[in-house]
Amino acid sequence: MTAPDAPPSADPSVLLALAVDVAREAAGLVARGRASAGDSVDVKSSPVDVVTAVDRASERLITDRLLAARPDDGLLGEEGAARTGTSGVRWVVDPIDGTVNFLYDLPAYAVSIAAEVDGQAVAGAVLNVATGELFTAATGGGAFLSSPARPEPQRLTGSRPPSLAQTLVATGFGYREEQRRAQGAVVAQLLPRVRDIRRFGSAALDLCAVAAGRVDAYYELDLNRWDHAAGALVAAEAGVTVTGLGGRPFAEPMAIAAAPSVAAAFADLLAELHAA
Ligand code: LIP
Repeated sequence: MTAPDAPPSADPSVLLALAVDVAREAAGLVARGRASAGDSVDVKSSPVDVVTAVDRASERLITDRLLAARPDDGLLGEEGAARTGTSGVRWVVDPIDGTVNFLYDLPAYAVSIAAEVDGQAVAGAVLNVATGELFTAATGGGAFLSSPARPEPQRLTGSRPPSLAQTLVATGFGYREEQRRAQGAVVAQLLPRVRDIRRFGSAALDLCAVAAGRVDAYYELDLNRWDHAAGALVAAEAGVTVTGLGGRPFAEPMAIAAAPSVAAAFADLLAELHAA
């Protein structure tokens, strides 16, 4: 399957196969680094926004493998990898999404690799390093989950909650104190209006959880492109509504992914709570 205007070299299924291969190799490096994760930790935007030497090593491996295979592509990575390409394809990489979970050995941290053609994600792979669960999607090809226990890819189709009161919601918070104070106030208002809240600590895995119907909706403010590029494609290809607040584009600045049966009501509630 090829996106309508993608050149043959940018066929989504070809790009996805490379993303999966590289994600698996990077996940092996991350898994081997888990025990020593705390040996080399730096902070970024705040004392709780951390990056480990393993994050950086994973990004170096991913960058090397992708550009060795496709030297004319561009690349954007969370830990600083940045390259302008000439092919029209750009890789968007989070070498460990859920770094705090990785540091604490909480089994929700993923290698996330997306391929964009002319700025639109056309292939995405999110690999939970701790569980081996692999979420994949290619434009027009659907979204799938495979795992060591179930290697045969299972098609993902999200969920159909009957109402907001029956909607299980995942979210995440920023790293800066004033941001978290405001986000905490919103979630306090949201909690009595929905089934319950979950905070897993990885945007990529949150988006894949909506695709898999493990939660019914997810929202988060101010995500970076690398947090959501692959996971949002998985969600969209699973039939999940992926949007922003008040009809704005996804992740500008609000990222919303919700079951179609409640997406409009959920977006309206978020708009109400954020206006307040
Ligand atoms: C994480 C996101 C998560 C957010 C965390 C953090 P990181 O990315 O995936 O959704 O709530 O604060 O930003 O920093 O682990 O790559």
